[in-house]
Amino acid sequence: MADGSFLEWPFFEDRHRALAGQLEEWCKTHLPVDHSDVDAACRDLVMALGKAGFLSHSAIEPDGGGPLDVRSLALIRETLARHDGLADFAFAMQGLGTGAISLFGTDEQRGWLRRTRAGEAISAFALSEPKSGSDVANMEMIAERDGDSYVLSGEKTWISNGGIADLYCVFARTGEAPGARGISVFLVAADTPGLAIAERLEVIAPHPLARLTFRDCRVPASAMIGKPGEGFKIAMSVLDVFRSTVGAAALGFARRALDETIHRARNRELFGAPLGDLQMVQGHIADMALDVDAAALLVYRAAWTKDMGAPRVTREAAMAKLYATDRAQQVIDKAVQIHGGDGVRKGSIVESLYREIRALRIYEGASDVQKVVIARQVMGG
Ligand code: COS
Repeated sequence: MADGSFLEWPFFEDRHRALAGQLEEWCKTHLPVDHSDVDAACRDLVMALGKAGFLSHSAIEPDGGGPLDVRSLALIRETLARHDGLADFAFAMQGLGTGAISLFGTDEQRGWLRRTRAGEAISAFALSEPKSGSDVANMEMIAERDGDSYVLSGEKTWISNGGIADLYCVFARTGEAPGARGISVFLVAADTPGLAIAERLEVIAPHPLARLTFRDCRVPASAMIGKPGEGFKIAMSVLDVFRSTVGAAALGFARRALDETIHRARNRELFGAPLGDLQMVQGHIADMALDVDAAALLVYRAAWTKDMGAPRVTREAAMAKLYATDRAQQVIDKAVQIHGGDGVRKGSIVESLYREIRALRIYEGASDVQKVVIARQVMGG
């Protein structure tokens, strides 16, 4: 990487710098992987990241121990994204899928974390539905109490790791109240009868993704994470932690685009001189570097604030995600432009970054939703 000076910022401790160094070395020998079979690639990546110990940062220690360290999560996502978007995806979804257990799980539920942290089980976060993506409180999926069980019926879609996950963290309406106050969350093992993969979904930067159906899917009452009716707040708390890490992944893509562009500007001759001698190109590179640093400041401000014990980082996380993903899109677009034909050639690094970045402005709360969240926080505060 051209510029690692951000690691000296006061947001970080020596353990973070050591982690970044170890992961960088690991990435050099393990990434990128072949993306032709994304299911197999993700399974292998989860296993490899677990074996190397990096997944131990994705969830809390099941037997007790500190809270999630958001700076570590962000540094890992940024570093993996710089080398391979699928590796970032594999790491990130282990954290998001088990986030509710890390934050609110019982001792028994935390047992799953031994396996997800070791890379022996894959997890997924099942929140979105065909009619409620941004409007979570409008979800239709139902979980009805029946004796010592809940029976889940409904549909979830755009579920990352859908099809390869071993456990799903599923949000459903339990009816304590209308809207946001009547939702609960359940841990559902993938082999639970009644849970089916209805459709696999293909996207421009392929990764395992599916629509799921639940028909009379019975889980024990002990599968509920947190209390009845707390599901919406649990989902928001999980997103408060993980949204800034989406910004971190975007930052990793943007840094890679900047590195590729600097290399191009130094080595490509145009009009008898290196491309980088053109002031127009220098202007683009300056804009890209500024966007990268500003995004990094917002991402690590959010992560640091959470790690320092702030009960809520809703505003900081939303700002980090919104800014870092939107600016990374611009940085990568400039990289494509400066690479000319090579920028759109299938299989080139900047072409893959161009596809990888787009979904980050949509998932875990679209840019427009982040603006709503920021405005409410600023006005309400
Ligand atoms: N942490 C804890 N509690 C939160 C919270 C947070 N970050 N955000 C909201 N809440 C609480 C509110 O305080 C409110 O509590 P009370 O009922 O006690 O007053 C409750 O949750 C409802 O909040 P709100 O009224 O803001 O809910 P809305 O239905 O207006 O939803 C948005 C707000 C749009 C922000 C929310 O639905 C959202 O984040 N949508 C995007 C979802 C998303 O990221 N989807 C992607 C899925 S994962 S790939």
